[in-house]
Amino acid sequence: MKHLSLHEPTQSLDLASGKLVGSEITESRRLIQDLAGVFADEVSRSKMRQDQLAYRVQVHKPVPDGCDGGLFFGTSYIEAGLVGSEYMMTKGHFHSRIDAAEYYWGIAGIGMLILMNESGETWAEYVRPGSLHYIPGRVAHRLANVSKDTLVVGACWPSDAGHDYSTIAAKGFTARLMQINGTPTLVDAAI
Ligand code: PAN
Ligand code: ZN
Repeated sequence: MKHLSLHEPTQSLDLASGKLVGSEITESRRLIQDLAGVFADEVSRSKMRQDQLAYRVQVHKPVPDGCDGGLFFGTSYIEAGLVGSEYMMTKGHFHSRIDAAEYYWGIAGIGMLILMNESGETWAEYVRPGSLHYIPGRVAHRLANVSKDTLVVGACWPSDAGHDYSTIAAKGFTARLMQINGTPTLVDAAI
C-alpha cells in the first residue's frame, strides 16, 4: 500500500562531485585500449598505457533501455590529458532515435562540448561548472577535457534515445579539438 506512506529516495546525487549513489545505478568505463581509431594520432594512442582510464559514466536507469517515455540520468567523468595534441575525449555519438535531444551541464573541471549536425558542420561550446547545454536531436555530441582536472558533466536523456556509435566510427567528426600553442583549437579533420 503506497497510499499516505512517506519514503526516503532510493538514489542520491552529490551536487558538488556529480556522484550518483543508490539503486539502479550502473557504471561503465572506457580505457585507452577501447578508443582505437578515435584520436587523430593513433600511434600516440597505441603507445600509451592501454589500461589507462579515459572516462567513466555513471547512469541511473529507472526503466529498461529503449523504454518509451522514460528518462536516464548520468554523470560523465573524463580524465585530463592529451593523446598526441588532441584533448582526452569521449567517443561521441548521434542518438539512434535521431530526433532525441539531451541536456548536459558542467559540474567540475573545464571542457568543451563538441557538436556536429548531419550536414557535417562542427562547432564547440565551453563546459564549466554551472554551464547548461541543450543538445538538439540530429546533433552528434562528444566531450573533451581541456583542463588539468577531471571534467565532470551531468546529463539527462530519453530512455529510448539509444546510442549510434557506428556513424561516428565510420566518418568521425569533421573537426578535432587540438591543443595548439597551449590553446584549445577546432581544426578541420580533413586537413
Ligand atoms: C552521455 C555519454 C557519455 C559518454 O551520457 O554517453 O558522456 O560518451 P559516449 O557515449 O560518446 O562514449 C550521453 O550523451 N548520453 O546520451
Ligand atoms: Zn547522448
